[in-house]
Amino acid sequence: MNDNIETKKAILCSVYSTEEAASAEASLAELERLLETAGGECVAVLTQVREAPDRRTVIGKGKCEELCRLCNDLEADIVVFDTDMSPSQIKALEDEIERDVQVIDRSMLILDIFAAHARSAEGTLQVELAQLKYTAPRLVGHGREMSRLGGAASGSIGSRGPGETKLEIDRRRIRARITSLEAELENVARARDVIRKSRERSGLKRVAIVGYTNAGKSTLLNRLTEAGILAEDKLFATLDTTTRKYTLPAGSEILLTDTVGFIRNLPHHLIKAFRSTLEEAVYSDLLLIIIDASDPEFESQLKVTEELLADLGAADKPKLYVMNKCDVCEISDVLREISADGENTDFASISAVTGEGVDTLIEKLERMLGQGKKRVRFSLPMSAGAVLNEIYSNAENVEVDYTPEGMEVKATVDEKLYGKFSRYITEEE
Ligand SMILES: Nc1nc2c(ncn2[C@@H]2O[C@H](COP(=O)(O)OP(=O)(O)OP(=O)(O)O)[C@@H](O)[C@H]2O)c(=O)[nH]1
Ligand SMILES: [Mg+2]
Repeated sequence: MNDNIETKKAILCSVYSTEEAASAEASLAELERLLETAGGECVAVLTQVREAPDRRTVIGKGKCEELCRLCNDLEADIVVFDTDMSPSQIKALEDEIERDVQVIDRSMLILDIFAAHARSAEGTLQVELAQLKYTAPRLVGHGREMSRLGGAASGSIGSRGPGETKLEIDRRRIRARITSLEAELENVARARDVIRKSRERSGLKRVAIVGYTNAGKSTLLNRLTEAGILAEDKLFATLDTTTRKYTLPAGSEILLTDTVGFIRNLPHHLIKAFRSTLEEAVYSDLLLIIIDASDPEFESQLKVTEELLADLGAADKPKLYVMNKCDVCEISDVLREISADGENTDFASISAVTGEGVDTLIEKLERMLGQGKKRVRFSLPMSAGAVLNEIYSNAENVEVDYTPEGMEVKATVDEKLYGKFSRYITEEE
């Protein structure tokens, strides 16, 4: 879907206060990755330290002139600001710059990527809704009309609009479309609810794979379940949730769900639009928090992840922190400290690509879900020879004592056997 995006030359702009300097730098580096993911090329970066962004043009007058010059000299097609902008700020800047460039903000760029990557009906509806609410007001009514809302397949950065909406769209139509999209999404949400309830009834434990974008969530689910999800070195490769059954070593089945990645400054309207998808984490019994240990920014990325989980109401779930990509980096001690924080947390380091550490991860997962093997004592009557036979063939380390009353059997059993003969269990370790 991304194939026919022409490469646009982009200038990235960031305005920040002195205190924000460190995080602004990381955010700007990420903006560049977002741009690449969207198919653009960064030809220059312009930064300005200001205590507050200029109300009219975000950057100050001098910087505006510099930007204008850069646009001309470098023949830029697009300017991307690393902050949210109002429609009038976008218009003012486009007016200031002589060259015919397009000015967009971080949210619009993210939405653009979402538009290119959305695949499911729900994802497409959610993106279209968010674009109509956010991008459209920033495009309409300032000369260029809605020609930029061109449909996902046809466009280049900033122009991929909701598919069915064409040139002639006006505000009234946008409002009507928003209303109908909201109704459609409600239906989809209801259908999702039905599926969720049926999953609940199945009694299977649910584990959500969550984390920062590009951490390796899909790669891990693919490794475990051959789910065949697209995993690539791009931000927001996954926009839809995928759930697969997985059988733990002790025999019990669980449901594993791959989710949309998180990112810093995830636009609020996007969180709202994607809430039902993001909420998958809320309905799980345990969170596998995947961290890209090879990324120098992993600590701040983890912070963003934890904050978003808290926003979604999933902060109190049991958490298993997974330091991924251990094939290409050293695992820092920072994570061990974090995971030592809570009662219901643990830590594993893996490589989703090579498979290193994955067995240990699964053992921990099994233990945290309380579905591991258990050492128990059965008190069996003499007549229960068939039960003893079954224990012999399915359990480990079986020890039998014959007593006048019957048989005392110690064995390490999986959940299935445990459930099947629980009426004979008199002791558990
Ligand atoms: N070296 C190395 N690369 C990995 C590992 N796990 C994932 N990757 C790479 O990291 C990139 C992102 O992986 P994905 O599985 O798409 O990440 P994700 O978390 O699903 O990302 P989004 O869906 O975009 O949020 C891909 O290029 C993977 O090949 C790993 O253990 N080691
Ligand atoms: Mg993914």
